[in-house]
Amino acid sequence: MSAGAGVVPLPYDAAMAGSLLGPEARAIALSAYRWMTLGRALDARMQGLQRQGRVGFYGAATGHEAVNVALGLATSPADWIVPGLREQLAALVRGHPLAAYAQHLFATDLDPARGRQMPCHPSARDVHYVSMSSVIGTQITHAVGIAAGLRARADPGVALGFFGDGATSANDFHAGLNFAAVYHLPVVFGCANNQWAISVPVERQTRSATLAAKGAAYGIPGERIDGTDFFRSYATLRDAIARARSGNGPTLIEFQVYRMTPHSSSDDPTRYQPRDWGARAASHDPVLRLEDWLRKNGQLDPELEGQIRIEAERQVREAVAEAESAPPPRPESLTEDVFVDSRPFVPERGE
Ligand SMILES: Cc1ncc(C[n+]2csc(CCOP(=O)(O)OP(=O)(O)O)c2C)c(N)n1
Ligand SMILES: [Mg+2]
Repeated sequence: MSAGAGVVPLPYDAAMAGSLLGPEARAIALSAYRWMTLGRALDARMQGLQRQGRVGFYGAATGHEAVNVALGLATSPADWIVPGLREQLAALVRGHPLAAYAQHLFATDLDPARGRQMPCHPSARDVHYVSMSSVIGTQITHAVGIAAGLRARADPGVALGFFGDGATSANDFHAGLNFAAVYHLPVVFGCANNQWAISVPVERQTRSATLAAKGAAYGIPGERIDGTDFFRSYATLRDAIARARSGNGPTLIEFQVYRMTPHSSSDDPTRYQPRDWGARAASHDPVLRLEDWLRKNGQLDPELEGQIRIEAERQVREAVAEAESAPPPRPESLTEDVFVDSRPFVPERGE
């Protein structure tokens, strides 16, 4: 990638970054950069393949990488993620194999969901990443329900419900936040405000000054932060998760990000976004902002940066090649994992 020219620099010196990230700051920052580079490479490749008709659908998270990697790195294995539309990278950071995600994108027999979901809607039970629902707002009430279950079982996990700015207009937002506050549940609400709900700008979702301010109505602390700043995203999530885990109730975090791609492969934003949107978004590119910071702080040189990018592209290429050569789901898999005991159904259908 280019050397970060034109991006808004991250506002930290090394000591401040260290105080935000803790003693492992250097390792966390470099690891985050590797994951963010992988996410960027995956988005670029999959959007190209969708255009070639090789995958049916894709929704990129370009511009959301700092939040997603922070979510993956700040959570513990016991925690549960109930994603909105764009948190898939967090599942990979938590250990879901890229190969399995690619099988899902191509809806093969090795897809953990056996091709039953739209591409880009993974579920990753192995890492507590709940199947993505593109029904806007459901993530909020589902996360609250999971948090209530965790509490009832005295499980140390925290539920993290993620959603977009558009979801703050959905009924589930109000019901979910209220219930979570009243029952003081171990849940963190993450609103990835990318300033658009398809073609509707965030100014038309609300008259509130910020989306985070809405937490006050339910008695939940709300904070708006720069979600293109990995350091701030990580530290804010880590602290909110710790608060929930120690019994101090829910938090609402609004991550301000820029949607750097169309809403999905079915969208044409030139019909509704202002002409300067792309340039404004590019100046807040989270990958380039972290890259710029790592270079200035002596953690990245062009050689290492090139190695990281080539490695990310190689991983994506290999996962895609494997998935493209895998067979489609077997017809008999249709009733597998659906009924506790599918035997009585299968022979009847086959007759
Ligand atoms: C309940 C419901 N209403 C409408 C839709 C159609 N829809 C799909 S995505 C979307 C906008 C979502 O915007 P936002 O919550 O900001 O998330 P983003 O796509 O920006 O990440 C809408 C309205 C839906 N999926 N579910
Ligand atoms: Mg949005």
